[in-house]
Amino acid sequence: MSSIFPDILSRIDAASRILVISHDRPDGDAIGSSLALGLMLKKLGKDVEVMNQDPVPESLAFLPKTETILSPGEMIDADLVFSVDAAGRDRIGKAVWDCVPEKAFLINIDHHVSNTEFADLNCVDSKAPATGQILFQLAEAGGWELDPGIAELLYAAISTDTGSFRYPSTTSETMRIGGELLRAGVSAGRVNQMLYENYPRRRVEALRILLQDLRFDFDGKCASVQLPLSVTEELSLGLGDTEGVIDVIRAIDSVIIAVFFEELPGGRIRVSSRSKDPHYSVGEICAHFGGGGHTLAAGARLAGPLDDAVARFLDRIRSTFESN
Ligand SMILES: [Mn+2]
Repeated sequence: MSSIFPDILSRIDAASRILVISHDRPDGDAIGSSLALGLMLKKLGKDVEVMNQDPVPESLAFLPKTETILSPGEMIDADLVFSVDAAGRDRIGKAVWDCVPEKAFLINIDHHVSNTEFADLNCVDSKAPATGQILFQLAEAGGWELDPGIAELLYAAISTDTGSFRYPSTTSETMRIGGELLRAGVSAGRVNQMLYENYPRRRVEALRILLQDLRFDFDGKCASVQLPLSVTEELSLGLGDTEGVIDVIRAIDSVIIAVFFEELPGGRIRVSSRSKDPHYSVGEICAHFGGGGHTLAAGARLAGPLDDAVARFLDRIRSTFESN
C-alpha cells in the first residue's frame, strides 16, 4: 500500500491544479476525506477544488470548510484528479465526471474491497477501515503538516466509518492515528457530540416510524426495516437522516445481518446491509445484486417495487445462512 505513496507524492509535486471528488450521497468518510485532502494539498500551494454530486448532509455541515464543496457545474481546469472513498466510477455520478477534464491524471484512493481500480493510479487498501486512515498515512509519508481543521476532518472520516472506533476493522493503527489526530488538535468530546448527539428531531421521528414495522427473519438472525417514499416525503427526510437506523437494529443480540430498505424517487430500492459475522458476507450478497462494499457493510440498488426487492434480498440472505 504505502509503496504507492511515492508515486502519488511525485504526481502531486508535478501538478498545479487539482480536483478532489468522491461518491454521491456522501457520508462522513467521503466528506472528511475529500475536504482533508483538499486542505492538505492547498497547504502545499496547490490550486484545489473539491466537488460532490450531492449536497453535504446537514449532520456533517459543522465540519470545517464544508461550504467550499462545489456542486457539478462547469468543467474544472485540473491536471490531477483524486477520487477518494469511491469503489467505482459509477459511484461518483455522471454530473461530476462531466466536470473532469479527460487529459487529467486520475488517482483513486479507497478502501472498498469491491473497488474496480478505475484510475490511472490506484491506491486501494481494503484492510483500512476508512479512506481517512489511508490519507493520514499518505500525509505522514509526505511529511505534511496537519492543522486542527484537517485533523478534525480525518477524525470524522475514520470515526464515522468505524462506528466511532468500534467495528472489527478498527486496528491498533486506527487507534494510533486517532491519538495522533487528537494530538493535532481535535477535541474528541466536541466532534463526537456533533456527530452522534446532535440529531434533528425528525431523525428520531423516522426511527420511531421505521421500528413499528421492524421485521425479523431466520430465527431472529436477520432484522430489517423498510422506508417507503411516502414516509420520506411526509417527514421531509433528507440525506443522512436515516443513517443511524441500521446501527440500532444491528445492535440486537440475536441479529447477525441487519438490512435497511429505502424506496428512492423513481422506484428503485436502495439497500444498506450490515453483518456482525465475517462468515456471512453482506458484501457478497450485495455483489449478487450488482452492488458492493465490504464483508460487514455493503449496499446495493434493486429494482422495485419495495415488497419485491425485500423478498429477493431476504431470499439471498436465506441462502447465505443455509450454506454456512
Ligand atoms: Mn469509506
